Amino acid sequence: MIWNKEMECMDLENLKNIQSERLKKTAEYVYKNSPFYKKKMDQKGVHPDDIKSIDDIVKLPVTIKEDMRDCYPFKLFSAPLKEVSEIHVSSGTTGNFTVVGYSREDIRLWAEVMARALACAGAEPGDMIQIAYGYGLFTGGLGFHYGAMEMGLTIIPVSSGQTKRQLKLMNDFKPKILACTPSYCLYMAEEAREIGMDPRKSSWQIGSFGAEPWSESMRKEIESTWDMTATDVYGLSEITGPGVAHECAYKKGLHIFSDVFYPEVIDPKTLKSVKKGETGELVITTLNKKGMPLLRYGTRDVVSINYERCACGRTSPRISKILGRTDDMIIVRGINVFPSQIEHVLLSIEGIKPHYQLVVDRRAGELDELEVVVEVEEKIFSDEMKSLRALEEKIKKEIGSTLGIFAKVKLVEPKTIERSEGKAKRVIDKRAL
Ligand code: DLL
Repeated sequence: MIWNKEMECMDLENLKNIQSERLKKTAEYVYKNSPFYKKKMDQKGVHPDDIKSIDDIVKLPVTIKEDMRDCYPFKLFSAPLKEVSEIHVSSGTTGNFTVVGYSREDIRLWAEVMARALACAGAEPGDMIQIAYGYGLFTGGLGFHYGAMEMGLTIIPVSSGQTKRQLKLMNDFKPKILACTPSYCLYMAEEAREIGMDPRKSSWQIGSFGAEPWSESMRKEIESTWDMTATDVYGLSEITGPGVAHECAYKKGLHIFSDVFYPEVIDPKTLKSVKKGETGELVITTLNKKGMPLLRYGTRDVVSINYERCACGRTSPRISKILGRTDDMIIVRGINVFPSQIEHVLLSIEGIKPHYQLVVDRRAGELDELEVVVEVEEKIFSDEMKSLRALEEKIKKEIGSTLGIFAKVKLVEPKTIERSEGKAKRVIDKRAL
C-alpha cells in the first residue's frame, strides 16, 4: 500500500509548488526564531524575501555537523525549549553529542513519514512488528515505534540485543515484520541455528534494515537465510531519524519523502550541485519542522538521485543505496565511530603512542568486528606478557565505557604501523560492502 498517495504520488509540478511554499515558510521561520540562522543568512546576504521558489534554495547557507556541535546543546533549536517535547542525540567526533529537538508537531510528522516508510516496506495496518533497533537516545527504536503506532501495527518494542529472547518472541508471537540493523539480522541467524531453529521457518516476511551501510550481496544473504524480503531504510538523527527514505517493493533506490525533506546532491569539494543523476554528498533541508529545522544540512553520505517515476506509482525521487561517506566516520554494529574518538581514548592512556589503525571486518554471518591496532612504548613491549595483557584490557574497557562498543585490541611494537606524509590511514575497512 501507499500510505499518503496525495503526497507520494503527486505530479512533479505540484510537488514543486508545495516545496516552494514550505521552503519560504521555513526560511522566514528560522530567520525570525533562530539567532544562528539569522546570523548565517545575514552573513550570506540572503533575506527570506529572496526565497521565492525551491530553486532559490542554493542562496541559503549550508549547515554542517560542526555547526551542530558549536551550538551544543540547544542553540540550534528554533522553538523555545518549553515547546520541545523530545530530545535525541547522536555521537560525534569530540566529546559533545549532536542534539536534536522535536516539537510535538515534529513527532507527528516523524510518525507520518515513518508510516510511509513502513508502507514502502510492505507493512499494512494490523500486521505485527518486532522493533529490534535500540530504544532511547538513538532514534531507531522510537522512530519505528511512532510510525508503527500511526499505521496501526501491533508492536513488540523489544529494542536491540538479548538475541535468544528476540528469537523466542518471534517464535511465539509470529510477527510479520522485523526492524533492526542488517548485521544484527544476520547475527540472529547464527544464534537461531545454534539453538536448533531453522531461520527459513521464521515468521518474519519483511525486514526494514538500515542505520549502517549494507550491500546487495548482504541483502541476498539475509533474504535467503531468513526467507524474507529485505528492504533498506535511511535516516539520520539530525534530520529526523529513520524515515527520511525507504525502498519500496521494487528495491530500485530509496524513496525520499521530498515534500518534507528536500534533497540536493553536491560536490563536497566545490559545494556546487552536481548534474542530475550524478553522485555526490546528500544535502537535506527540512521543509516543515519546527523544533530544529535545518537548512541544507550536509549529511556526508554519498548518493545519486533518480527523479523518474517508480513502477510502484510513487513520484518521490529515489536516492541510491548509501555509497560511502565523505568523512571518516565508520559505523560498527550500528554505532557511529569516528577515529578521533578512539584516538582520544588511546591517548589518555599511559604508554600508548599516537600511531594506531582501526581495522573493521565482517566475516560471513557475523557482526562487524573492530580491531584497534596500536603502538606501545618500547619498554612496555619488553615487559612481561602480563603487563601487555593488562594494558590491552584497560584499552578495551576504556573504549567500551566511552563509546559503548566492543573492540579487540592488538598492541604492536613502535614503527609497526605504516607512516604517511599526507593524511594517515586510520581506517582499514575490510567489510566487503
Ligand atoms: O542511524 C537513523 C536510523 C535508524 C536509520 C534506524 C535507519 C534505521 P544516526 O545514528 O544519526 O541515525 O546515523 C546516521 O547512519 O548519516 C548514514 O551514514 C548511516 N545510515 C543510516 N541509514 C543507512 C542506510 C540513524 N540505510 C548515519 N545505509 C547516516 C547506509 C545508513 N548508511
